[in-house]
Amino acid sequence: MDSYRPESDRDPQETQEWVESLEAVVEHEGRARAQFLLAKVLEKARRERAEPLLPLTTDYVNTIPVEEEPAFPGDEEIEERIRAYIRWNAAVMVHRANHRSEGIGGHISTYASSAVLYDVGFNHFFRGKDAPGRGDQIYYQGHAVPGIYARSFLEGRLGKEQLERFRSEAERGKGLSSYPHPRLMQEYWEFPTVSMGLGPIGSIYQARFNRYLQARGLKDTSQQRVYCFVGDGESDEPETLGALQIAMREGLDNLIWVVNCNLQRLDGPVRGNGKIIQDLEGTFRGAGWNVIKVIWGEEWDGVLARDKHGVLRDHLNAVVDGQWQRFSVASGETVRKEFFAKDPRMLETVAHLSDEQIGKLRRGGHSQRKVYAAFQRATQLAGQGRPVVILAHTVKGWLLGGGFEGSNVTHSRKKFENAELAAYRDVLSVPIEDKDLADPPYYHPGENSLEVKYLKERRRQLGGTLPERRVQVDVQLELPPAEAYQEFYKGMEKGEASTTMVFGRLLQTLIRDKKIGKRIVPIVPDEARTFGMEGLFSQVGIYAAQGQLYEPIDKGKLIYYRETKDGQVLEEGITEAGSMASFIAAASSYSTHGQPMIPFYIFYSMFGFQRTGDQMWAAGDQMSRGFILGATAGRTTLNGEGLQHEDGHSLLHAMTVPCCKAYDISFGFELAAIVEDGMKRMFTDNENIYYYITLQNENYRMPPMPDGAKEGVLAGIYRFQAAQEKKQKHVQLFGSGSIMLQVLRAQEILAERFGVSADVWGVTSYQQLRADALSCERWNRLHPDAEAKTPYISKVLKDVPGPFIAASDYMKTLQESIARWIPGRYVPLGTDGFGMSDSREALRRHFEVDAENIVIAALDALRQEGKLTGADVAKAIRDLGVDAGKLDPLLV
Ligand SMILES: Cc1ncc(C[n+]2csc(CCOP(=O)(O)OP(=O)(O)O)c2C)c(N)n1
Ligand SMILES: [Mg+2]
Repeated sequence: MDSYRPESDRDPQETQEWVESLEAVVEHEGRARAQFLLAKVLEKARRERAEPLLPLTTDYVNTIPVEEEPAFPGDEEIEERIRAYIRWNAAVMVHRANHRSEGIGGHISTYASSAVLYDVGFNHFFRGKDAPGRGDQIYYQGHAVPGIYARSFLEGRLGKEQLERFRSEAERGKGLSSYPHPRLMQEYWEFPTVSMGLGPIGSIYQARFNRYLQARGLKDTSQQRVYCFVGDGESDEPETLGALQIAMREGLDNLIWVVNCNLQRLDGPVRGNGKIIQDLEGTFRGAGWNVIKVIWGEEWDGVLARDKHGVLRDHLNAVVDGQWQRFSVASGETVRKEFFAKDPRMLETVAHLSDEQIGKLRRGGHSQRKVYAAFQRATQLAGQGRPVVILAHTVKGWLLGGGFEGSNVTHSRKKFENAELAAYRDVLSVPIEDKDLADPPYYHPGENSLEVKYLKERRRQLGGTLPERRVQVDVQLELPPAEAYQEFYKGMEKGEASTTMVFGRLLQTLIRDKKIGKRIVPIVPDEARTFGMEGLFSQVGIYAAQGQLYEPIDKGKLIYYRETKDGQVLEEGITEAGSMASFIAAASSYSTHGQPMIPFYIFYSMFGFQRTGDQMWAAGDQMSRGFILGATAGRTTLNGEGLQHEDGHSLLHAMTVPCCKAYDISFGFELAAIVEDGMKRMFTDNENIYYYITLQNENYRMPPMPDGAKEGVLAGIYRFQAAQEKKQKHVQLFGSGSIMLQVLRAQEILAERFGVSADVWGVTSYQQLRADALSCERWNRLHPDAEAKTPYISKVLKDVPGPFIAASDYMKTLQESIARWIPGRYVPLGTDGFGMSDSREALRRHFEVDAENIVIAALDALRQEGKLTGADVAKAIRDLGVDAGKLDPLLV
């Protein structure tokens, strides 16, 4: 801000008068009055177009002035001893694991920097699951978990045997997971956080979902807070900061973030040439958050009090993080010489301190008093309509000694040298003898020690021990009766519909259900109209924390944009990452709140797995239950939108998530069968699975379900339509999605023009068929002396003669995934290659998945079986009008 430099002051005396009047107000009437006056002056300045271009940042000092700090309510000494034991056990756990198993990994320095942040939270703020509403929801920084396990060890929740099984999980249920993974420790971790950025965005939408449950009268969440611990390096992930404004817009004063600003990430400083805390302060304040900076420990109080001219503050503001990192481990003498001596007035501020004392000027994040003050202020701000962030200045590897502390390699250090361990033991005063250090033991002060009693008493008063994931569901759902789905099983007598339209109808049916209707959570990122679902807006309303503060332009029409405080639809706007975070919050509500909710998240299929695949993976970890629907799916079915929109591969992505059941449906009855069964599996049988179903937008008549087809629809394959009469030349055709229509036309062409009969099979899920076959194969391998199990696909195709032609709007790899279990010649047809814009006919011809190409594939397969000649097929190609010299879609 050049114009604010001292040298551009034209009238220093006038300036001084203004400054002095402000000082006088602060002194005589207090800060609040000064803030009020300044706000008024600024308001006027805005009118006069004279507003200053001031930065959004404050000085590089604590936000809470010393006089406003509360007294620390705990027993400082006991808490420090508890922390020393936790620190020791956390570090020793990682060290021992790496001795046992070289390269197993783990992190020592992250928790070392954030121990106070967690301890103050655990001892004074975080409410356990017995607190009202099931207490607080806490997202722990993934790499800090050794400290969390070490706390549970002191509490007696985890034994030595378990600490010894850190990162040793193959024996299921006995080990401790590397990071917070609910799926691997189902009664312990609630939220997976280690993929940087996903915890932070998840916490925002979790806090919002809590409000949604409240507003809709489903649960009282008013006492609950969401805490999220974030790394400063992690803040560079777009997901971390990308949704801050949502927290402000929704008034999430139930949300508190704690950013552990140790100024380092894995390779080096987060902002060597800048100041991450100031960067974050500006960003959060700009987004409307309350920012509480905890920069300096109480040793600095006296120093800052002596900074009469603000010179020290100016210098604190100016020093960049790379330099702070160096100062964090430099001797007091060096800091005096290289920092304080820059200005004699600054030197004055530490004149009363010895070099040793200067060396012990701590960062604020290591002071339990300062951190307590920050948490207390943060929780007091609840009810004021804004989320809060605590930016805590810390040192990475704090107290771990020279090899770790502040060092650029600290993140990757997994073991101690013996001398380092001895020094650490001394710093922490843990009673361990020298002779034991070669194989360093854990330390537990005993069940009856003051420390353990204190620790447990704190947790008892705060509503129970944490972390905890409660698996107990408070409400058992009564799912809709079979009749609810009848119209879909019956099919349509006239007219046409797409699977997307059928879905819209099915969703309506479910929402109208008396029992579970209110538990349906439709989630959509600004595409409801694309999917024909805008009727929901007026029917059940769009959730809006503030209600509707305007008269919608379409009011009075049958369907209008109705926002309301108890709206049911989560209309997220254009954020697939936000929508996915909402999905996870709703889909895990059965455990996080004991309230099962049934989310249906519908999106443009190209922008699902491909764009937010890591969240889909995290959804699996968090044991989400719900339905995700990839609409406008199919590389050639969504035809006009071109290369970036046309999805021919999301089903392959879906295959990579072990708990995801992926289906590619052609007909309404398939959708109904899958949703009906899925609801039962997830909400009655409590299976930890979720569904991915592709929906397409091509209209055609929805047929009735063939008798007995339901089992096959769910398992992945069923015979949809047998040949009218079986000829000597016979083939099997598989169809999925709307390519099924091409398959049915191919069946006709083959019969009418080439004398070839064909059975048509609906393949709803290659993924399910493959998973089942793999599982049978594995069982048979390990039980060679028992009666072999037969995969579903083999049972269904037993005695079915080939050849088999399998066509879909997806890459051929999908069909190929079951090739080993097909009892005959097998030809996959699919849409490998980049999409483009054209008519469906042209695209299907291009990708060779139209009826004509399916016919050609069938005839060619018969040629290979010796039933036709090359000349026969070549003639057919010409007769069908297919250009044999056309481009190879894979190569363009
Ligand atoms: C998406 C993602 N990318 C990379 C990593 C690997 N990784 C783990 S920790 C880490 C550095 C973390 O730095 P910071 O967030 O500052 O945490 P600190 O340990 O300093 O508290 C990295 C890059 C990851 N876990 N997730
Ligand atoms: Mg960091």
